[in-house]
Order: sequence, then structure tokens, then C-alpha cells
Amino acid sequence: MKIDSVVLREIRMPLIQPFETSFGRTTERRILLVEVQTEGVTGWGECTAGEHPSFSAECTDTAWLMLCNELIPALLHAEIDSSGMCPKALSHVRGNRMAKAALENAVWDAESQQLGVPLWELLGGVRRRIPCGVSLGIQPSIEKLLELVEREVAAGYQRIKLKCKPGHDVQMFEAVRARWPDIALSCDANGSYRLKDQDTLRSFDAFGMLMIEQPLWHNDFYFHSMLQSQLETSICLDESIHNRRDALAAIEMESCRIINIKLGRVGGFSEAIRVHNVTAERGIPVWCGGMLETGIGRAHNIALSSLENFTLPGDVSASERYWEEDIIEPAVEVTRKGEILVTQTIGRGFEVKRDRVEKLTVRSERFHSRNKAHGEAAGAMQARA
Ligand code: OSB
Ligand code: MG
Repeated sequence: MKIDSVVLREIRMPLIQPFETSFGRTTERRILLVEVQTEGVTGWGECTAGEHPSFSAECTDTAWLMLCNELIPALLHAEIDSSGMCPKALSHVRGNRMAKAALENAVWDAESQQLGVPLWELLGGVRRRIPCGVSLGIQPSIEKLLELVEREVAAGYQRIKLKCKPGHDVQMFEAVRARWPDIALSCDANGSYRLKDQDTLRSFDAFGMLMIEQPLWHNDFYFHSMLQSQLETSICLDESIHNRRDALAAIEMESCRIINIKLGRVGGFSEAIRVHNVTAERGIPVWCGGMLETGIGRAHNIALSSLENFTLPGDVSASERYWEEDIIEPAVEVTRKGEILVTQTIGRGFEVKRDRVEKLTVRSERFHSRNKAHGEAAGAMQARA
């Protein structure tokens, strides 16, 4: 694959409703998009870093810096035969997985178009119906939360996940369970509980939840393992899992019984497939997490969710839950049974609305590959777009 140029841009998009977690409230997203031009096709990638370094150490601005100064120049310098070679080409940079994923995923997107196959097929996917759940942010009141649950259950979503934190938990679960005793329910603490909260966490067992996501520290396996041995409810790890080796450690230590895979958190499709494969070998079910993505990241999440071991409903839901108007066409839709239908369309399966992207762009940089035929050393030339 000869990569001719890469365009990096930042777009700003207000969310339809603010999203609140244990680490804060998001009202407007600042999202980096990557466009990789190779042999006549354009692959798109989305960076899932947040506006602030709270979910992980990365944020929109660190990802911009890493992409400009390190990752894009390294990719343009490398000789890549296939997308699977990206991680090695970017391996001189430690961490910064969301920045890497934006770039690598754009290359996968481009490769699927070059080969004339759907992206999900290139990844090795088999599922044509993706079960969908929703993640509901912390609400100002229980009444408001019940209204939202009502709406999403009526829309057909197969699992409701409630964001929680110390002080915003048991009362909320009681209210939801009183009205919907049988829905598939889970919660996500984003690492906000501590060992002193063990009794509270044990009391969650009474609500028959599918899982408790990342109750303890973002970088822990050991104490999650201690906690899991005391809970009936399965723990699902999100923040703790950065690669296949982390997944294996968590499985061997029995820190969790379920894993959530996020493309950005693990550094892109190559590592996401490795995490998927090891969980499949070990009989640990997975689902695809979400990071309030635009349609580009969402399309990639759908493709990933088509892999065999994505047996649980993911956090990948309809575009209309996030955006007034998405940047892809058609928008992502969910059936009344709470499923996304995977199509045979080549590539990511959704067109990028370039005009809309241009309008939303607040900054951009274009990087060209140097033409080796003219005797220059391979490398990157950077110019203002
Ligand atoms: O922990 O899953 C999470 C959003 C931002 C950061 C972390 C998380 C989330 C979500 C939202 O839960 C999932 C979505 O609807 O995209
Ligand atoms: Mg989570």
C-alpha cells in the first residue's frame, strides 16, 4: 500500500444532550479525524480521545501532537503491505493508543476499499446483526433517569447501562428495578469506587445486573480479582484492558468475567482482534464499548462487533442519540429489536459527508509522502492544509 497523503483535522460537534460520568460532563465533542489517501481511495479514522485526560491519559490535544509529530511521519516513512503492519510501524511511540488507532483504523478502512470487500469481512467478522445497548449518563434526578430508560426500552435497546459513582447508585438501581424487574441492566463506575466501598458494591448483587463495569481503579487487576471473588455479579473491565496481554492477565487472575473492547483504548483494529481472539479462546464474552463517536468511529465499531465473540449487546447505538446530524450517510440506525444490520457495502459501509466535515473543521494539517523516485529519502513533508 503506497500511502500518498494524510489529512488530520479537528471537528467540533455539540452532543444532543450532555453526557455525565463519574469524571465529568461532556457537552461538545472535539474530535480528530484522519484521512489516509492511498492509491486512489480514502480511508477515514476517528480518534476517541476525550477533551480532557480523564478516561485515559490521552486527550484531543495530546493526540493531535502525537499524530503530527510522530505517528503520521512514521506511517508515511514505513513500507506497509497491509493494515496489520501498522502497529509495528508506530511502535517507537509508547502508549498514545487512541492517536495510533485513529491512524491505523483509517488504513484498514482504505485497505477494505482497495480489496473491494466490506471492512467487517476484512476483519474476519461473521455476525450480520449487532445487538445494541445504551449507556445512560448520570442524571440530575431519578425521574429524569426513569424517563430516559423508558424511552430506550421502548426503542428496543437490549440492555440498559447506568453510569454510577459513590452516592449515585443503589437508590437509582432500586428505582429502575422497581419499574423494570426483568430488563438486562448493567452499571459503569468508571473506576470511582475504593476498597472501603466493598459493602456497597456487594449490595449491587441484589439487582441482578448483567455486569458491573470497572468498579475500581482504572489501572488495576489485583483488587478487581479480590472483589470479583466476593460478588455474584460479573465484573467487566474497560479502562484496565489495553492489549491482549492485559486481557490474559485479567482472565488468569479472575479479575473479571466479561471484557469490553474499545478500538481506541487498545490502539486499533489489530490489537482489538488479538484481544477478541484471546477472550474467545478462554470463553470470556466481549462487547464493543463506545466513546461518543461520530459516524466514522461508529461504523468501525459496527465492523468490529461482527466478530464471533461479540455475544453481548454493545454500547454502539443510533446516530440520532448523539447528533442533530451525523457526518455519515446513511446515519446509523437501530431496528425495533435493538439490532444494527450489517450490510455487504464495500469499505466502512457509510459515506462520509465531506461538506459537513469541512463545515465542522476548526483546524487541519496535510502531510505528503515524499516521492522516492526522485531520489529523496522517504519521509514526511508537512504543510498547512
Ligand atoms: O466508560 O464506556 C465508558 C463514554 C465516554 C467515556 C467512557 C465511556 C463512555 C460511555 C458512552 O459509556 C458510550 C457511548 O454511548 O458511546
Ligand atoms: Mg466503561
